Amino acid sequence: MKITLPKLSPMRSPEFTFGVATSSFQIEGSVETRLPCIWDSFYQQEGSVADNSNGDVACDHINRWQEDLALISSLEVDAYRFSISWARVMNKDGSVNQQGMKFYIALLDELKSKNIKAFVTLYHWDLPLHLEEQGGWLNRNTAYKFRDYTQCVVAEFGDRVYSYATLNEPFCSAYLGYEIGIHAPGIKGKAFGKKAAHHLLLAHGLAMQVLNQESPNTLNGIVLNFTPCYAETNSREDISASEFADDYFNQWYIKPLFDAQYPEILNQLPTTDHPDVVDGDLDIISQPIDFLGINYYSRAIYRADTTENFISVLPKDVPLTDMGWEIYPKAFTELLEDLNNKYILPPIYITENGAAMVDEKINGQINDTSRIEYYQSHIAAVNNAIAKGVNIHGYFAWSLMDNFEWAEGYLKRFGIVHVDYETQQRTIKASGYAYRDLISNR
Ligand code: IFM
Repeated sequence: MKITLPKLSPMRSPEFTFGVATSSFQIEGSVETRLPCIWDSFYQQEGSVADNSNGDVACDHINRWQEDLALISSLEVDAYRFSISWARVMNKDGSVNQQGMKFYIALLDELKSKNIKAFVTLYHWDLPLHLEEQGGWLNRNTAYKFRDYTQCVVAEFGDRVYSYATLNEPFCSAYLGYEIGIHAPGIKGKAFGKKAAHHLLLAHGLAMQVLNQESPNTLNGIVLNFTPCYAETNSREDISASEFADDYFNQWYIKPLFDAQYPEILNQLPTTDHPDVVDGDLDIISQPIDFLGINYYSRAIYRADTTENFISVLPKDVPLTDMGWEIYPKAFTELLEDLNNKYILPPIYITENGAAMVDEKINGQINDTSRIEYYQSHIAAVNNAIAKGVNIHGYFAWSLMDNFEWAEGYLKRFGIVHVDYETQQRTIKASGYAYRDLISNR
């Protein structure tokens, strides 16, 4: 089974970047060689991680990185997106952990020697625990600590990097981590989500100032996730409920970047839930960026409600991934067009897209046709958006390999490469071969 592109697709151009993505906590393991981060303690909270697992070993990438880079190279991708563990490269006193930096520098050098572009994400949810103990993203000072960390990374990495993203999916850090508490650090309270979000966005803006000044030759930006919001019916009430949800979950993170303001619904939220905005913050947050990373997996459907601003409705009889997420590629094209109409955007990279599916290993092979179908339909959706005028420069499959899927532990597999967690053996799935062939047959 193949993944194909239309004959004249711009995605066939050698200028279009195809890559694979991972993140530090999800693959690295070797926790004893770095400072603890919020995910190291989160799993100890009763019921927080579905299989009670942790990131102590994960994919043992710290010890197997050369094998993993060979694997990436065998997939013939143009780029590898990965994140830096803040807790691995910085000491508590703000000095650099040379051992940790060395690890990433060796990895970057090896990528360069293999002619694979390095897309570095500076923060993918693994805040050093000692910073959480000082209030984490609820403490404005964390944003300044992030700026300092960025400065150190940029100074150490020199010209080895192709692209820096400040944050991965600040929505998840803020909403899942500080509002509904299903991700680390597990804090719950409506009053906290938007406050944490503001400090994350401030951290992004401060880091962008560093990147634009100290690393002007890299492609610098941020990665946002979007779950497009649809109304259950055409009623005015359901439509406004879905618009409210869209502002709350999606536009909240992009509008400050491009319009230097939060969505209007801010005025409908109780003042106790407002972010603590200091004069000048929105100017910092809306620094120019070279690219916008967009992560898409699924859509959501909303209904009006008499007590809440919206309630989410689970669609019936629709195809789902193993995460229970609806497979709905049309929303991907619509999202890209909609953002393109709403904002003046820099070049877009699809920095994550993919699916957790139930994989079966039969005679040593994983014939994951449902994942190939997912990729086929979503890559076609990207192609359609480009045809409609959206300026998209790249696409990254999430994920290179099965890994620690946060609150789901190791139960959900997103990889195009299978990982046997007992032996750490990697096996390229049929989707991995199909992705490789798509790239090499451009
Ligand atoms: O695994 C995550 C990733 O860390 C961030 N984006 C969504 C993926 C799938 O849930």
